[in-house]
Order: sequence, then C-alpha cells, then structure tokens
Amino acid sequence: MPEILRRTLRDVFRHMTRARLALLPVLAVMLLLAATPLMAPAQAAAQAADEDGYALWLRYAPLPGAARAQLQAQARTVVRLAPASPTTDAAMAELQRGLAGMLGKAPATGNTVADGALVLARAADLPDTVRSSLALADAGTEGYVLRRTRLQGKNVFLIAANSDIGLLYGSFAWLRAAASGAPLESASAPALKLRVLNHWDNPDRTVERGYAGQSIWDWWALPDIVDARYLDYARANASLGINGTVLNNVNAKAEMLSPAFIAKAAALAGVFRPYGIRVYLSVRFSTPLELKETATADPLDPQVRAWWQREADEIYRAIPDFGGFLVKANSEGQPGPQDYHRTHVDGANMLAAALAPHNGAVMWRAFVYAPGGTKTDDRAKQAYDEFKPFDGRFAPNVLVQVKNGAIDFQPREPFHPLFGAMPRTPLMMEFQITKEYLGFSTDMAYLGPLFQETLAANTHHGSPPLSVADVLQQAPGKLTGMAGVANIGSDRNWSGSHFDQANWYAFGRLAWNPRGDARAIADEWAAQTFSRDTAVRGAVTGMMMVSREAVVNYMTPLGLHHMMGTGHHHGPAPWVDNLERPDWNPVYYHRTARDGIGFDRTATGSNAIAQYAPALAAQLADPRTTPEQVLLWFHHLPWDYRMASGRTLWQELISHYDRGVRQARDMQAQWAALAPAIDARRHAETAARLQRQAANAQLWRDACIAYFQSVSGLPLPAGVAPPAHDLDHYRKLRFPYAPGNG
Ligand code: GCV
Repeated sequence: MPEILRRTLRDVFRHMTRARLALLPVLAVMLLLAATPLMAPAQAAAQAADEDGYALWLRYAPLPGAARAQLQAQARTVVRLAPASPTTDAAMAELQRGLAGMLGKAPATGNTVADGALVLARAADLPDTVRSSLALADAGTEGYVLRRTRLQGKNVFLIAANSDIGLLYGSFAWLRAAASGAPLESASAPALKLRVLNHWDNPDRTVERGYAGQSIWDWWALPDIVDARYLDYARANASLGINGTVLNNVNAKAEMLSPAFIAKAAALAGVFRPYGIRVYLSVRFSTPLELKETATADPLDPQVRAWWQREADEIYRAIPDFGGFLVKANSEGQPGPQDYHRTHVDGANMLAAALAPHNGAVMWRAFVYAPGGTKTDDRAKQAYDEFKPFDGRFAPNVLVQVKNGAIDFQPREPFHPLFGAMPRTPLMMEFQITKEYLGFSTDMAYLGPLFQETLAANTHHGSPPLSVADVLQQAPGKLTGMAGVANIGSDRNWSGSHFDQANWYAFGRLAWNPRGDARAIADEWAAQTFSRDTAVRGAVTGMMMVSREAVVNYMTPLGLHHMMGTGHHHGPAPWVDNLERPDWNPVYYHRTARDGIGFDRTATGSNAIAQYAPALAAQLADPRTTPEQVLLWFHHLPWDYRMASGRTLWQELISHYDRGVRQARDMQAQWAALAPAIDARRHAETAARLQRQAANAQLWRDACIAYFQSVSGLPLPAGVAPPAHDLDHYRKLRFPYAPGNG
C-alpha cells in the first residue's frame, strides 16, 4: 500500500469519533474502490474464488506461469523408493495433492527413477555415494534433506530421510517451499522431541478458553463414526512437525480414563498414527478414588500405584503408541498429591512408573497457585518456590511443563523464572495459542513475536548464558518439548478467524525450531494462506507483526497484567477488587494508588526478582535498567516518574493506550486496501473482526484511562481525548455470554 494512502487512512481513522465508526463499512467499500487500481491484474484475478479457510495453509493454490514451469521441471513424476507404509502413503498422497493444486495436474507416480523425478527415499534405499553426500546423520530420526542430485544416472530432486516420518515431514517442507516460493533445497531436523498441542476440550464438546466453536472431537459419535476432518487435522499438524496431541482439558474428568473414552481416543490415534502424531490424555489425579476403585488417591499407597499401572497397561493395549499423561495438580482446585501431604515429585513419579514400561511420558504442569492465595505474598513466585527444590528428583520420563510467564498467558509477561533454574530437570514450554487474554478470536494478535520474545530471552543462567530456547534443549539424551494450548475447534476455518490459523502455524514452526524468526514465519504463512505476491504478503506480514504489540498497548502496556473481566476474561476490569482470592483481583496486580502504579517485585516488595539469575535480578532491581516493556511488572513507580522518552509515567501510559487504538485502526485500513488481492469471503470476515477490534481497543483504552484517572486524580495530558463515558458506565458493562468459559 503506498505511503500516501496509508497516511491518509491513518489520519481519517485517528480523527474519527466513536459515532463515526459506524460509517466504517462504507469507508471500507470506498477504500476497496480506491485501492483496486493499485493491484496488478493478476492479483485481482486471484481473488475470484471465495474461500472458507478450511484448507488452512495447505491450499496449494495454482502457481503463476513461470513458477509453475519451474516446479513442473522438478516433479515430472513422483517416485517412491522407500517401501510402502501408511506414512509414505500419506507423503505420496500429499505430494500428489499439492502438485495437482499448484500445477493444475497431478504428476504420475511410480518407482522408476527418471530425469525430473521427485524421489522419496530413506537412507537405506540409496546407494552409498548418494547417501554419504547428504549428511543424513544430521537429520536424526525425524529430519530430512531436500536436495537436487544424480541418482541412477538421472537428475532428480530427492526427499531423503532416515525414517518414514522424516519423509513425510520432508514432503511437507518441499511443498511449503514450492507454495511460498522459497528455495526447494534445504535440510532440517527438529530441535525438540515432543511438539504437542494441548486441547482444553471437555467430554461435552465445550472447550475451555475455546473461541472456534465446539470441540472438534465428536466424543458422542466416536469411536464408531470417525469424522473425515480428523485426517485433515493430522495433515495440518504433520505439515508443521507437531507430533503429539493431548485430547482433553487439563481440568480433566475422571471418566476420560473409562474404557469408553479410551476406545474413542484409540479411534483418533488410529487416524493420527500415519502422520506421526501420538495421542496423550490429561488425567485427573484423583481418578481411581472418584471411580471408586481405591479408597484414596495417595500416590504412595500401593493400591493406588497398582491401579495406575493396570490403567496404563490397559491404555497401551488399546493404543500401543500412546504418548502419556498431562497433569494439572494442586492448582485452581484440581486434586493432587499435596492433598495427601505428598509432593509434586511423589505424584509425577508414580504416574511415570506406570508409563515407563511402555515408553510413555508425564508432562507435569508447574502452573500452580495456592487456594486462597495464602502460600506466598506474590502469586508470580509460587511455581518457582514449589518446583525449584525438586530439581533432579523427577523420574527420567517426567517433563515439568512451565507456562511462558509466571502469571497466566498475559499479552506480555517476562519469561518464567523457572527457565534456567532447574538444570537437572527437563522443562517443557507451555504457550497458549488460543487467545484467552488477547481478544479471543475476534482481535487480531499474531503470537509469533510473543513466542519468539520468550524463547530468545536471555536467562543469564549458564556460561555462556542460556536463552530460554537453549534451556528447553539443555538436557541431552533426555526428553525435551514444547506444548501449545490449541485454538482449534469445530468452526469451518478451524481457529475462529483466518488470522488465528497463523498462531497454530507459528507454534508448530517454533516447536520444530525454537530459534525461528516470527517475521519469516508470518511471511511464509501469508504466502501460503493468502498470496505469493510480494506486496500482498508484505502487507499482511506487516499487519501481523504489529498486531500483538497493538493488543499490549490497548490492554496492558508497560508491564501491566491481569486487568481483564472476571471469569470470561473478556474486556477491561482493572477496578475489580472483591473476588474471594486476593490473587484473582486485578487490583492485586496493578496496585494503582494515589502515589503511583505497578507491582513492586524488588527487595522492597515481594522480591520475585530474586528468582531470576543474579545478573538479571540486579538489572531488574533498578527501574532504570528494567526494560520499559515490563516496567510495571517489577516496579511500583510514581506517576511523575520520568520515562526514557522524557514523558512522565502518566503521560507515557496514556500514550500507549492511544497508540494501541491507532494501531488497531491502522490494521483496519491496511486490510481494507488489500481487498482486491484477497477473496471476498475471507476479506469480509477479517474486515468485520478488525472493525470489532478497533471498538474493543477503544473500550479498553477508555475504561482503563477512566479507572486510572479516578485513582490518580491527575488531569489528562493536553490534547488527549477523554474517555467516551464515565467510569461507572464501564464498570456496569456485562458480557454474560462471552465464549470460552466451558
Ligand atoms: C484450564 C487459566 C485459565 C483456565 C485454565 C488455567 C490453566 O487460569 O483461565 O481456564 O484452566 O489457566 O492453565 O490450568
């Protein structure tokens, strides 16, 4: 989009009053008309067919002429030298599907090597000379090498790997490169072993914090009726290298381990197996007790241990490659070993013993906080306090699964202090892909930058200092992993909005390579999902890269956190101070007062900074050396505190809220200008969401400023628009049917 149009639009939006926002649809049409001539005819043609988003990034859209001819030359036939298996069948089918889409015609398949063949071969299927030129040892058990080479005297393109699943991943990588216009030759292997989605799906098909319809698991119909969609789910995940799925909510029901549900899980496992995806279950710690099969759930009780062993044996009879258990224990009212005066180690190791003979793993969550908020003066400290002393005491098949930050998936959190603090324990990252606190699936917030920011953070532990990504990989020979709380549901477009698909995508790509670049991932996704055209994908990527920061700005800038509405977590409610647990109240976190704002986590406050490595703690002890992005997470500062910009904290805070609103409006305008290049359906569906997002941004901005002003007593800086309503108006807003409270 040309700069002049961008600036004009920005000014228009900036000066719009709320009443005029109603005119946005009209403006969108005007923009559409105005922008049409800016697009090349080819782009305009590309928008013809409406799309519903079901195909995700696996659309395999027809390639433009030159690219098509080039690709055709690399895949005149598709040849399988590897033996037939369900997994190589899947690879062949995907290559056929992808090439048919991109070239307009599926190439012939066979097993005769000819010039221009695309060849699938395992190391064992290749002559020594070719094998040794490929450095396949680096590919490990899941990686691949994509290389032009000579084979049997012919020029071929080789997809090579040490295993069938490597061939499938290599096929997806080859198709991704072809679809997005990236170099076809590459080699890659995953950095982490377990790359797992966590579904928070309930047996009644509600989804806790789900904003994409119902659960995609039709539990009622399973195992007899197996929806074809499960296969597409497997394809999409395998295309990213995701190799595990926890089917049910961490707030688990005991029935999930009943024979009926094991049979349902087994049916899903059967669909996923060729795609390298293992099924896991979240388990309720008190299951044997609740099913009335034992008199206690004490992890040291022999009968309880025997019960879990029998249960594991039974699961593995039904699902031989079952992945293991995910456990939320002694957190938010869930049962756990502490109910019997036992420890997290006792609980995790009991389950680990039951799974070990079958090669299963326990993912034991570190998201714990005490009932009543009584155990500590700062909820942010509890996980570290409880888990750090147990470093090195968990069984080898236990991973401690740690959320990216110490509170709860806020728009921005500093990395969790446990990363780097438990060097003798495999720590597994837990990100939230579903956007519980970032505007559900209505607001656009591309999470790639959030994920990358955490993974790249310097823990200051180790020498040389380890990043969070290094920590995830730090235990050679041990289990490693990354989990993402899924944003997938029964909605036709899978994720509730088209752009939320990018968060699933980014999670998968970063689970494969935690050092990946969020912008490059966005660009790759945009090319496959919308258009290969440089200008279009550039504009889409530009919006995506701003979107999460926009949300931070209009919701919780400068390190503020946990200011959302009660229960459903939609909308601003910084004033809430009456919930039974102190650490459920927003006022507990932002501590707005006449004298200033922010949570003092230095030595004069909760001293949570001491949980970080000394060099980092020293940096965080001083507001001057604390990054402004997280300033109020660590410090309570006076309103007239001077920021790096020269503005006071009060002025700066307000300027962030205003910036967030502007950014939301800018995204609307940028998207409007893309109308000629995107199919009408996906364009309109996204435009409607962006309009809602702009209104949501305004609501957050106005409500928060009204609240802060009511406490600080300060006048608004000159030129700042007052909130549209008084504080009472915002306090009275209710959202009784907000989704995701399943
Ligand atoms: C599954 C937050 C969410 C809960 C979620 C919990 C968790 O508190 O609001 O819905 O429960 O995190 O991660 O266990």
